[in-house]
Amino acid sequence: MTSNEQKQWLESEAERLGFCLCGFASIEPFETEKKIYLDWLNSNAHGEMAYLARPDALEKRFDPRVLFPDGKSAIVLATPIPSFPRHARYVVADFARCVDYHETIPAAIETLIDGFQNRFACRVSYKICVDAAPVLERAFAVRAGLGWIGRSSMLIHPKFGSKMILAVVLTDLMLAFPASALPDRCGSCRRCADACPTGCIDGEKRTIDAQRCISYLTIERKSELDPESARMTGAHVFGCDICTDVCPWNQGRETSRQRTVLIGNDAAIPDDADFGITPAEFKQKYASSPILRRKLPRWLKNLENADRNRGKR
Ligand code: B12
Ligand code: SF4
Ligand code: SF4
Repeated sequence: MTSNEQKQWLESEAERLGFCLCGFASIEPFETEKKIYLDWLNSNAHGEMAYLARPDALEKRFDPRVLFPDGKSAIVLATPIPSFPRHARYVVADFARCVDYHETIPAAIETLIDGFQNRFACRVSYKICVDAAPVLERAFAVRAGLGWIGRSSMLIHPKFGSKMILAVVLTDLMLAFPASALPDRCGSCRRCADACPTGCIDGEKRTIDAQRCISYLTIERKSELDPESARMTGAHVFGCDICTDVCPWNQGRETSRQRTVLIGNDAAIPDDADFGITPAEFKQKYASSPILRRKLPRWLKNLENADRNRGKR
């Protein structure tokens, strides 16, 4: 058994399960990325997302071996986010119109690892990281050769664009690397920075001021919105796909026919009925949706704000 055989098996099985990309990366410390990240934190771009600045988590983020001492290499995966027709009244980002990917993606990865253990008659020690762990997922994806960091700060692949969810699996497997980094193909394009309603994209540094990003304002921010931020969110009530939608690398993708791990969730559509909903009914309606994390009082504020921006309140 060679690591090449193992890699090929993982690539084809990952594709079968709905991952469009599968690559492999070393888990050496991230030195250049550490500097970018610390500059970003020092400018307070993370706002109220205090978990991104926790000192113990920072050490793990920059050196994955601290997070997972058994680790020898990482499997880096990406799965497409389907596109949906826009709702008339409230805009919900497409990832949130699916069953919460924190449920579906780890389940698919468990299937991948189980299959691997059976196929190669071995035990794998591993840690699945999808958002929640202190891991630089985009930096891992660059290292695995899955794309480049666009001006929007999104990881972009020339064939699959940026409309994807990433996942990193730290493992004790010795998988061959390094992969060669993909070249930057943003060129002279600035569509994302021009289209962003809040002007929060720093196209030079390739980071964003999260405090002003609509995704942060509608999902992460806990405190009351100031009038300017409230106005900037427009009709958005959960997340924002604008910089994704305008990117030329996302055009012409037939996302409805693309295989994906994500599952559309038709039940979680915001409407007037939400205003009379009890906490128990809210839990039921948004049971497997990421919207549930917003909690009912803040969710209603998001809806009220969107109505106000339409001149309906
Ligand atoms: C916090 C967070 C947010 C914050 C801040 C986003 C941001 N851009 O920093 C908010 C709430 C605003 C947000 C919004 C969104 N998010 Co978010 N978010 C995260 C999270 C949890 C951490 C990101 C982070 O550390 N930011 C700090 C900055 C400094 O780090 P970074 O963006 O990773 O940048 C690094 C790389 O650019 C790297 N780098 C590596 N190589 C190179 C090379 C060069 C030349 C350069 C310049 C940099 C570079 O250096 C940087 C520092 O390490 C990640 C999951 C994770 N654990 O990584 C998801 C993640 C980045 N989010 C994701 C998504 C899908 C979104 C949204 C599209 C959701 C939506 N529809 O509303 C928006 C997009 C907004 C945007 N333009 O980025 C995906 C991105 C997938 C992709 N293709 O890139 C991730 C990876 C989640 C996932 N599991 O897939 N998010
Ligand atoms: S998600 Fe929306 S608000 Fe955030 S950077 Fe992209 S376009 Fe701007
Ligand atoms: S819209 Fe243009 S500048 Fe922005 S990430 Fe896409 S290619 Fe790069």
